[in-house]
Amino acid sequence: MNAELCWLPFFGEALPQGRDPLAVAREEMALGMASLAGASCRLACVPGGGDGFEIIKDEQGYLVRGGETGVLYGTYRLLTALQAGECPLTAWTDPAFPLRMLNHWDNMDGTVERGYAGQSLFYKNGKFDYDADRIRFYGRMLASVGVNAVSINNVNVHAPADKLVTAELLPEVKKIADLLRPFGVRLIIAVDYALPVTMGLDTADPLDQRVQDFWKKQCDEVYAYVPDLCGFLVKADSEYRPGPYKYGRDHAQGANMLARALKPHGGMLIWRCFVYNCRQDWRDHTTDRPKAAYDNYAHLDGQFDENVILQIKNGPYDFQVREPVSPLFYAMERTEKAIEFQLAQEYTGHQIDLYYMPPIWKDILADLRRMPRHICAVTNLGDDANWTGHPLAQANLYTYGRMAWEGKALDGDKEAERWIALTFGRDFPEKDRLKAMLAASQGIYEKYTSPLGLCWMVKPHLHYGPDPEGYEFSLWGTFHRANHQAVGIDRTDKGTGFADQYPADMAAVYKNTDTCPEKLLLFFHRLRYDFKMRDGRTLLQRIYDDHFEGAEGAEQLLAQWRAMEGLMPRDIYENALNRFEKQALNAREWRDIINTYFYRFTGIPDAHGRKIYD
Ligand code: GCV
Repeated sequence: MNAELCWLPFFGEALPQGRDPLAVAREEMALGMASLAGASCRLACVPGGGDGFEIIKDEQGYLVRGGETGVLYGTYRLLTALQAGECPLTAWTDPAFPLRMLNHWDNMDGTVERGYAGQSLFYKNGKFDYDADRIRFYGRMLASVGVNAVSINNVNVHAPADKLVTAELLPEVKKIADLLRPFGVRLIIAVDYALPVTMGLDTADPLDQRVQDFWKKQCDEVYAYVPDLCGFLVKADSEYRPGPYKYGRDHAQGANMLARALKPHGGMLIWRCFVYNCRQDWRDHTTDRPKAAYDNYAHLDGQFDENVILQIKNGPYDFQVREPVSPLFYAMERTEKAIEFQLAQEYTGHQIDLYYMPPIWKDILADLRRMPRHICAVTNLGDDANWTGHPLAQANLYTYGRMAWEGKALDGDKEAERWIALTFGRDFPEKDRLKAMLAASQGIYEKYTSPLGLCWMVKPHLHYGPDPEGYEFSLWGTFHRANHQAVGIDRTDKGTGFADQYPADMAAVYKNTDTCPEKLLLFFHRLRYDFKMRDGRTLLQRIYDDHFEGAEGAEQLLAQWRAMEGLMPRDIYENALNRFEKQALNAREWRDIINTYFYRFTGIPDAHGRKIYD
């Protein structure tokens, strides 16, 4: 059911074998140009030009001038633009972010945490086990959109992956680094903060000299194998992972210790801020999980070494369908930050339901005001032949790379158009229909699952399908507190005070129900079901309407997809068809369970007489 698919079909079967980006660029140019009869092109490497490039045209044809990696990015830009029927010429362009990262949550047993596209690309049965050509192809895909750093193991570091930074596994890590280096992609390794203990010390205290020496020695070893390793990624003191808190140290002390071990090698220390109390009591109304990242980090601004990057999830909770931007982004002016997105559709439909992300990224980036200096996303990839399970989920990887290059929200329609042209052909007869499906998908999903910033009504642990009270009495700090009168959490200064973590002008907007964006109303406010929305509907009716409309939207996506029959390889069509059918069922389930949930509390029927089960 999983045919191969990607946005670079024009290269055919051949893969570049070059050892550096310039060599790969030459090969790719020859391969790509072969499918563009009549076009001719030259490459010129501009030493010191880094990732930047320009594409000009003279009497001899196109000329790509670029830095050491820029020449490769320029080559892909030229080829994809010509394939998509666009003008490829561009003045010198540099990427907005120096680090354009992807994080794999791959375990060495071959599973992928929150992976919905098969097994790991890198590992099986506790060992490295992969198809080198597929890794090369992956490098090509990444370089074609400018992604330049990839962490290759889960941030929840499970043995034996904790040994990736030791001589036991470094020879294998080196092989992956060698495969991806020619594509300008550097590796990141997620490390286990407790490794010193696993390796025989009695502590992992960052202020203990023996621990510092341990990591220095470990870094020397790592860089002997992989001299251009981008750095380490750490999830510490989060969801039972070890960290410096155990030793009474704060996260600046914890991060700086590792950063200093990496520093002589030019390595970065990427430290995740996903730190919160995961053993909360639902009876406690004062602890509010979205406040956690700010509370743990904001006061440490200015204390991190210059090679530390704080990696902050886009929202303060956990990749929910709709969250405000994490307030931590506005708080740490003197700290290097990366924004973390999740391409893996953990809460957004498991790559069964269609969910094209650029519209939500646009909202997030608009609220962010100023971009951090780095960007990251959890991948949606696995060893499925089509890479992403749902064939259309590949559009998220593609547009993420494009956004990471440009450093701003992109026009989702325009990107979808290019991705469709590259993937299904410039003359794909239903390109407008497909583009419209992608464009509508995020809104449809939000409506049938969790409109108005209502979070955590999803099935616990699985995170697919509805379970309105599944997380309500658990330890994770994931409550909406619906009762017979009202739903939502008051996060104003009269409630948990979360809104005051924002700059004053934003806080004022969020705290007032008249100005708070409706999409976030139930994130910031606890409202009665008879609360009047801006269009005059009651909150309850709006919840009903959204669920009816969302489920209807999912039915329409299915019907629209059926119009694609015969326009692409049969197995790709059927793979997606099967997913659209499941999505329609999922949407119906959400509609009926959530509507019934609120109907049972209120006894108020739908104003339009539609069926709500009792
Ligand atoms: C990698 C959520 C997910 C976990 C994930 C965690 C994280 O809690 O459900 O699977 O763990 O986020 O981002 O660290």
